[in-house]
Amino acid sequence: MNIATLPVVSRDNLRDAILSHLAYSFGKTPETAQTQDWRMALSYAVRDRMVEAWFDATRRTYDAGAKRVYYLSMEFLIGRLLEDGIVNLQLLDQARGALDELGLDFANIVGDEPDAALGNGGLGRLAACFLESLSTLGCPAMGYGIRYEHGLFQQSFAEGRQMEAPETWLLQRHAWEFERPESRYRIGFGGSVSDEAGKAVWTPAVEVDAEAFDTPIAGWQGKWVNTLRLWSARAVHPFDLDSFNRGDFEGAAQPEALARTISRVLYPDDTTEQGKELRLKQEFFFTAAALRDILRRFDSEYDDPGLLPSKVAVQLNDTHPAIAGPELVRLLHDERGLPFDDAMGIAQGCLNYTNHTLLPEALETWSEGVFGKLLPRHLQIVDRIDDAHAKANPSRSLSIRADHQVHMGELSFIMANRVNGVSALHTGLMKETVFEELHALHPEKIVNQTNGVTPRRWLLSCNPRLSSLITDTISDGWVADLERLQELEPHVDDAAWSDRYAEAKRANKADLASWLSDTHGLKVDPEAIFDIQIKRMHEYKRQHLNILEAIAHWQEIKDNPSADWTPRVKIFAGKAAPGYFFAKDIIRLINDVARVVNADPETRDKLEVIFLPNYNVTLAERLIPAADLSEQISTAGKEASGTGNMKFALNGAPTVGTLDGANVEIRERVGAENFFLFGMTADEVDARRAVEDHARKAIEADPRLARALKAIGDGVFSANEPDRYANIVENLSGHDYFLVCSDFSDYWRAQREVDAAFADRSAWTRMAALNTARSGWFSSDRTIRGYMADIWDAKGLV
Ligand code: 26V
Repeated sequence: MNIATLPVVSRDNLRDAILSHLAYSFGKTPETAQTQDWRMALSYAVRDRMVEAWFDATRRTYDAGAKRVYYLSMEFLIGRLLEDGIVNLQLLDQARGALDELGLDFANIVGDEPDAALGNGGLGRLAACFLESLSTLGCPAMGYGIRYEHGLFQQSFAEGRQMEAPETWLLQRHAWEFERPESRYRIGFGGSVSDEAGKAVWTPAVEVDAEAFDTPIAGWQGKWVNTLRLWSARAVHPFDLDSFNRGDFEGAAQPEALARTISRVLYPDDTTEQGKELRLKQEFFFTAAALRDILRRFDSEYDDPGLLPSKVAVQLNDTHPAIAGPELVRLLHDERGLPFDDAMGIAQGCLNYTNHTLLPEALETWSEGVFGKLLPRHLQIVDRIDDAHAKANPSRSLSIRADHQVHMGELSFIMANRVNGVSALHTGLMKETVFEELHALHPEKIVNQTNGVTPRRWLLSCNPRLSSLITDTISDGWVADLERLQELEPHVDDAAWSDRYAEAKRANKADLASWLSDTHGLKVDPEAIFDIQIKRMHEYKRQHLNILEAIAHWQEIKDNPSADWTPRVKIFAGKAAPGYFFAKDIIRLINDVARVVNADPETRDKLEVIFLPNYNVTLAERLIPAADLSEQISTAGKEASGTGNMKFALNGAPTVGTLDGANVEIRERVGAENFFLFGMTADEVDARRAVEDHARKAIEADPRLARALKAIGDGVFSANEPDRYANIVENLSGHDYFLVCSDFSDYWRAQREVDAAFADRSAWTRMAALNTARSGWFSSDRTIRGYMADIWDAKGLV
């Protein structure tokens, strides 16, 4: 069947499909079905509607002999898929109608789906947005990653402290995946390398199988469907019969347990968890399986490996799959007998690398001991790559292998055809800092691709009220062409239209307020400014700057309770890596401040502080449409791009922020007058660090800051343990590497400008609407078009 001939799905079709799956896929009657059964039945009914277009996409790619794009990523933070699938297939009315008829509540059914948290934060969510945009643009593509049994840990609070529990999304059957037992590759680790007649032969000590699980990813209107292929580790021999026969039942199950460890759990630290052997195993495991799969597909169509660069583009999402360089060279040279230089040239023609951070502690390195033990042949190949590169570039002073470490950034750069940063500022800093030498040698290699977000999930689906207003105003072309939001601009001065815009935001805030009340017992005033900071907890993201300002604000309100304060609700959410104690202290401090401030009858109706537990994609979808103010307050030069900042702007929440990452480009587009800028620039940050005693000087110059810090130090928020936050106070008044104190005064000023601006509600609404109208450029469709044109040389087929 051709997609053009696919029958339109009516509410009745969908209802029948749900009932049929309920009976024949899950063995339940409507009387015995639980919410989960209904949710699975609906998911299967929706998934069925993707399959034809999925087959069709594969067929058309083969027929066109098209170049394929492979996105290799340790993380895909996909969240829930059911509502997204329904929205993209334009089945929302039918699904609501069918469930209604069956006596079921749509929100309840889609809300039953576990949030697949197969990523830590920005990098993983970007990969998920990219998959959706690749499908929307009809680009033949596949995502490769790991099918973690346990995604990012679940967070709760005990007396304000972060507690971690394992995440268990796979305890239930995953509705969207197809197991592919026939797609299995054997992956080796360790062992030795021998020389057989001048040929290197690697004999691994341990082997596991990588088994594929495929999830279809439908683009907008379901015209094209790509695949997310996640690898699960299995034992080569699942059961040791000899042990069993000896009566050693535990030993008999050992091989399976050991192999499975590799895909068991996502590493929860996105900066410092370095040098862990299991992580290197995970990296090689999924990268090697992906490359074997890519070559198998290539071999089925072509027999000249020289054609690889014109038929295959591989994108390395950060350095985590960097072993793809040496592994592809190994496959071509050792296993297929191509001369080394040819193999290296072909690999360099296929591979590209995206850098997502300049934080030194997050740049991956492996000790040559660990690396050589696990991947002895790859270490030799790394050295040959290093030598070949040094020979071709005699002025090179650094190397991939230095200080007994393998530097994965250097390796990725050298093995890549193109290297990209994720915002204009970040790309510039890459050239000036970590890749200065390599950039001078290869000045054409580094390109910028500013991040984006998919408008289907981050506007159409999560914010139906604003979406309807937009569609009523400019019709629905914006969904696939987000820059058309510009057409809203003539309406922002129309009073009736702007009332509708304000009403959508007000209703979203009221929804959030009732959810906060129902699920957390929190009462918030929907008239207050909803000021939101949601992201991973990191010192450079400066949640502590935000809470310091909240403390100073609280103190100032108490000084003068009858003044005309603009009521504010400050909402935080975010997880700290389990071993990142400073970040955990910041969480606890925010929770302690919330407890004290929210209990103060004098300030209660003017300031409230909330830290919501277990931040994930689903919570972001709930919070962002209800936000008035977006907090993007990192130390300039540290946030590579940010993508939450784009989601807030798009949903009509102006930013209070620094000139960091994509904030710079957001401000350029929405207009300086619609953005609350504060703080030092990246250059000023460097200069300020050189000032002796910069923190102490900043504290002496700002009595508000001094008083807020003193309150923390005096135990105002931890009466039973006054020195609980001594470490934070000491850090801020001493070293203060992230310059919280030096940026405080200007942040305070910007926040008071926010208060004044919010008090003029029609002017505020205009500012919010202009943020929406001018954020269309931040669609991940635009980003992916950039990768297709500048990096992959790939074409869309729809
Ligand atoms: C690094 C490491 C180091 C070793 C242990 C595990 C691990 C896991 C992840 C990472 C990379 C984190 C980098 C990251 O998420 N960067 C974010 O990427 C976003 C998408 O480009 C960007 O918007 C954020 O600014 C950037 O912080």
